[in-house]
Amino acid sequence: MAEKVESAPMLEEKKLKLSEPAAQEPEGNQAPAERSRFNLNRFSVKKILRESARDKIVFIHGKVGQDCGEAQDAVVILEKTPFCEETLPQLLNKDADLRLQMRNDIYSTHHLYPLPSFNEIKTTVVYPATEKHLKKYLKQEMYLINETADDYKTITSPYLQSQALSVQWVYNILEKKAEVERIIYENPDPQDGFLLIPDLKWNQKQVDDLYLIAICHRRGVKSLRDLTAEHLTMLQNILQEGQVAISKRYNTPQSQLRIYFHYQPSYYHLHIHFTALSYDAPGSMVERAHLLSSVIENLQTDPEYYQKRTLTFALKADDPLLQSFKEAGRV
Ligand code: GTA
Repeated sequence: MAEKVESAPMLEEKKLKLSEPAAQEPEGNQAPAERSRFNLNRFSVKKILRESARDKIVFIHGKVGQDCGEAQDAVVILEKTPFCEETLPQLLNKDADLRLQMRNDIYSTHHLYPLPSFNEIKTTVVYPATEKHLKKYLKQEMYLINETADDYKTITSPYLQSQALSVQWVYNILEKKAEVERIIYENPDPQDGFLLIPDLKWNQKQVDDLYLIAICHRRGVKSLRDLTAEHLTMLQNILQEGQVAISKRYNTPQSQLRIYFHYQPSYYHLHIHFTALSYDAPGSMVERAHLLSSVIENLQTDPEYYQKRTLTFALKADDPLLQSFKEAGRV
């Protein structure tokens, strides 16, 4: 039986952490704010790749000037963060800078200028960004693919071997070279163990948009397609131990969690998404998300379920994998 390491502090302590403003604790963890090494002085906006007024998010392609040599590409993602119940009294206190915009009868609109610490813009930087990253974030028309088992062998698998995004960031986490202090839970068994960590997309300030990922220790399992009954123990560990760890740490019960794979994922080292059920997470739509509980049941029914089934997913217009499907006459 594997030794289980749990690095989560007590829930009450974590509740406090979740309520603290950004300036004091940018990572929702113990470390003091580290100044960014990404130099905005050298950054210039080149193009808006995608934006959403509803989600209050913008994906920007920029160039970063170099002392010598050509400027390098970067992607900067700016996202307004959800409100946090605990900090609302500080936003709406008597000293708040509230300015009238218009008034009509009992209706009025205002501009509220909060302190910078309550006005965080979550900023994600991919630098240097590759052409693949620029394409990943660019808004494009989508095409639905029905990938048969044979398509996977003859089209998708050869494409992945040559084109997939680097998973170096995953190995850094597994080898404790990055994000070590963010680990929520670990089952260190090399075959059936995994590591649970907050997703890049979550600032850990509020549980409304809770987002963690479980990354399996075992190497060489690329995606849902590779799963067989041989992986059932690992998947059950991830489901059960992941739920318990999240419940202890964030007080979020299993009935409030959406636990799923992406197919296709962007990164081909097996990982599972844990998001708050109330959060409309990117990638949780039916043509991409596969519930872990259903995957376990499918594998119990048929150990080779995912080697046989047709799997449906959407690809962007300029995705080279779509091109491969077109060349094979499958779209
Ligand atoms: N902890 O270094 C990392 C890291 N990286 C590089 C990726 N992830 C990381 N987590 C940690 N540290 O949920 C996370 C990603 C993602 C998961 C990989 O690993 O945030 P996937 O292989 O299925 O890939 O999952 P996926 O879902 O396509 O990737 P991603 O990046 O989430 O993109 C999907 C869509 O989400 C995008 O098209 C975009 O609409 C949206 N999105 C992407 N990034 C952000 C962001 N920073 N903020 C808000 N929305 C975003």
